[in-house]
This record gives sequence, C-alpha cells and structure tokens, in this order.
Amino acid sequence: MKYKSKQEFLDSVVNKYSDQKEFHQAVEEVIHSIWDNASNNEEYCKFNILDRIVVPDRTIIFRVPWMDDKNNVHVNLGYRIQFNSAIGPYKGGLRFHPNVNLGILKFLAFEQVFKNSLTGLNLGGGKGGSNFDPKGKSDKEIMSFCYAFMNELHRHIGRRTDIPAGDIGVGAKEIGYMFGQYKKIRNAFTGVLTGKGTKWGGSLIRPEATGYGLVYFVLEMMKTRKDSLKGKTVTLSGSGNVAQFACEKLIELGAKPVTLSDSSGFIHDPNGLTQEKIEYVKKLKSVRSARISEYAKKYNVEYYKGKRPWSIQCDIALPCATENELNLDEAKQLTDNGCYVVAEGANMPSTTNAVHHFINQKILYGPGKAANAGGVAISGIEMSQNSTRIPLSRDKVDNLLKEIMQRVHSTCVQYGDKGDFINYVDGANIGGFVRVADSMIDQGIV
Ligand code: NDP
Ligand code: 2IT
Repeated sequence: MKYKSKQEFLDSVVNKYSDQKEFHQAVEEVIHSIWDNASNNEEYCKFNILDRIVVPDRTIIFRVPWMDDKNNVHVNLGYRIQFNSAIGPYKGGLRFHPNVNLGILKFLAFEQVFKNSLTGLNLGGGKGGSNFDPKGKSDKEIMSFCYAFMNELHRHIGRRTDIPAGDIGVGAKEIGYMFGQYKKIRNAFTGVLTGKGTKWGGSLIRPEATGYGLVYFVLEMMKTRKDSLKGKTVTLSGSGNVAQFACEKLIELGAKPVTLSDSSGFIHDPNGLTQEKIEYVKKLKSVRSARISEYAKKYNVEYYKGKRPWSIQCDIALPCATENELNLDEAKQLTDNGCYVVAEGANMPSTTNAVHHFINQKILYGPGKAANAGGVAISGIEMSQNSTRIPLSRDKVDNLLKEIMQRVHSTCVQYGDKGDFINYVDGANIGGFVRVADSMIDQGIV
C-alpha cells in the first residue's frame, strides 16, 4: 500500500484540489467506509484503485454565451464531469444553479459513480451543469440558454457515451429544449437525454421516480425493524421534483408529511399535506421563482422565513433540497425530538458531523447515494426503452422501481450489517465501490 494511513491518502486529495470542499467531503465519506476493504486487498493495491477512483476520466468546462430578452449578451460556465465508465456509459444529471462550481459538480459526479453501481444497472457516473440561474428568466431566455449550452455539450455526449438528465433547476422543460437542439445539430433522434417528455421517448414514472423510490427505500429500512409508514409524521425539505413526489407516495402509504421548504424558508402544515395541496405545490413551483411562502397564505399555516424544517417534531425526516442543509445541531434536534428515520432525497444534504451523529445514535439513516437512486435507475430503464423502442406501462416501471430499491437496500444490508444495527453508509459505499473496482481491474490500466 502506497499510503501509510487513511489520513495520508485523504490529505493527498485535499492538497491536490484545495478549493473543492464538497468534493473532499464526499471522498472522505466514501474512503472512511472502504478503506479497510481497499487497503487490504492485494489486487486493489496492485492496480492502485484508490488513486484512480478519485480522479475523473475527464472534466469538460466551456463558455456558454446567450442573449436575454433585452438583447444583452451574457456568459456562463458550462461543465460536464465524466467521472467513471467502468460499468457503463457516463450517466447523471445537469444542474442549473448560481452556486454551481467545479467542486460541487465533482462531488455530485463522484457520488453518482457509487449510486449508479448500487442500482445494479450498467451505468457509469457523471454530472454537469452551469452557474446559470433560471430564477426570474423568461421561457425564451431559458430556451436560449439551453440551446447555447447544448451547442457545446453535444460533442461530448451520446447514447453510448454519456446520457445527461435533470437535477436542480433542470426539469422536463429544459430537457425538452436541450433535446431539440441536440437533434437539430446532430440530425439524430436518440435517447441521449433522460427525463424526456413521454410523447417523445420519456419513461412513465421517471418524474416520480426519485421521490417514490426514496419512500420505497424508507419502507425497506423500516421493515428491518418490523415497522411501517402508517400514521408516521414526516418532515421534508425542498418543494421541487423530489420533495413533491416523495410527499405524494407518503400520503398514499398512510404517512403524514407536514413540512416543505425552499431557499427562502419553510412551511409547517400540522394537519398534513394532501394530494390536492401537492397539486397546488406542483403548479406553484412550475415557475422557478415562486416561493413556498405562498402555500402558507393559501392554506393559512405557519411560514418560517429563512429557517429549515428540522426543528419540527417528526418520526421521519427526508431532506430533499440540496447539499449540507442539515447540520449537527439540527441532527441532534431531530433525534432529541424522537426522529428515528432519516433518508436523503437530496445528494449529501447532511454535513459530515450530522452523519456521524445519526450513525452513533444507531437510527435508520439512509444516505443519498442509496436512498435517492430511484431517479437514475428509472433513467436507466428509459434508456433501455429507447433502445428497444418498446415503451413500458406505468405499473411495469413502478414495479421495476420497487425491485431496484429493494436491491439497493439489500446491497446496503449485505455490506453494512453490524449485528446490532445496519450502517447504511458503509453498506452503500462498499457495495457501490466493489462492483466498480472489480470492473476497473477486469479492464486493465485505462
Ligand atoms: P428542483 O429544482 O426540482 O427543486 C429543488 C428544491 O430545493 C427547491 O425547493 C429549491 O428551492 C431547493 N433548493 C435548491 N437549492 C437550494 C439551496 N441552496 N438552499 C435551500 N434550498 C435549495 O430539484 P430536485 O428536486 O430535482 O433536486 C433536489 C435534490 O435532489 C438535489 O440535491 C438533487 O441533486 C437531488 N436529486 C435529484 C434527482 C432527480 O431525479 N431530480 C435524483 C437524485 C437526487 P428554491 O426554489 O428556492 O431554489
Ligand atoms: O442525482 C441524480 O441521481 C440525478 N439527478 C438523476 C440522474 C439521472 O441520470 O437520472
């Protein structure tokens, strides 16, 4: 082994990429879990898997010039991180948000490698996006930006190479514009993006998949304690794609979601959301600058400006907004108030200290790379429908989603069962890693 200790290895990563703090955080979490397994494995050491797995295959950064409605010309940065393709073509979302930078996209692409491996499908890991802010932009401006972004991205992606999808700030509308421009430039109608409209190659259940899959994963976790969702109070953050469909499935299964949030604050509805209220949120949030505070006015409930929902009593907490949105103090507040299940719809929403707290408390804690894998899994199913040109029914896709989330869960249990509790962080990291590492070895030094 080249490194004397785990810390020496982690220091080497930090020193190389000193300004990429979210990437360090994601690497540290994975390395903590896999260190013993990787550093004691002769083959992994011989092939220097650890040094190789933390470096992306390639990082593409490009200029995105576009014109607003007043004919002003703007320039944003576009990115695509193609991280690892040992088990399949690069796959992962595109994020449009003003705080996007290389460190954030590298953390997301790195997480995606292990997440995609856990699904059991043949999907490598990638992520991309731009520091473009969709809030307050007209439809025409969004379209102009998506076209400009695809003018460069198209040469780096392809249905057998790299298949982007949505993430924060990128939904069905943006995927439509980007697909249109790809088709125009390449004169090819292929499944190069997922999350497409269902009339032109999109899979049924893909919009719902991350949120539904999250709740299916929670059910699996609860089954290990012979527990169920019936009557449970649930706090959620976010009010976008993931949070909306997680709420929908929670209600269907008899739980009571009581909070939603956005970057301005959160609402607390003690009577619980209903399907009708969720339909209202879907419509409200289809305009990206709309605020969740409107919900409080409409339904006459409390709105907490500038706050996050983790002070509200609950059995289950589902962070579904963004990275590092739940810190140690909030983690303590949650468990002190009786919360015993935390599952992450967002990517890396809990800080490192918050994660340690959940593990020390031995609660049911499902990290994002396992709990939110349903979205990319159904993207994989969309790709297979595009290849065969045979669309699957809603029920069929939903059943596949359940099956895949059960598989992700059982891999976590296989690698994370500590006897008296299941460490889902170790389970997800080791389970995701082993498949990628073994595949890298099979393919030699590439
Ligand atoms: P959306 O753009 O649909 O919604 C994002 C939500 O999170 C909005 O409510 C938004 O509030 C809030 N949010 C975004 N950034 C921040 C921030 N910096 N601080 C506080 N709140 C914030 O995105 P998704 O629902 O698709 O994504 C949510 C999370 O789920 C992300 O972490 C994403 O990576 C992850 N994820 C998404 C998948 C998918 O299929 N879409 C799959 C797997 C994971 P506001 O309106 O104020 O910006
Ligand atoms: O973080 C994620 O897994 C996603 N944004 C979904 C990626 C995908 O390719 O569907």
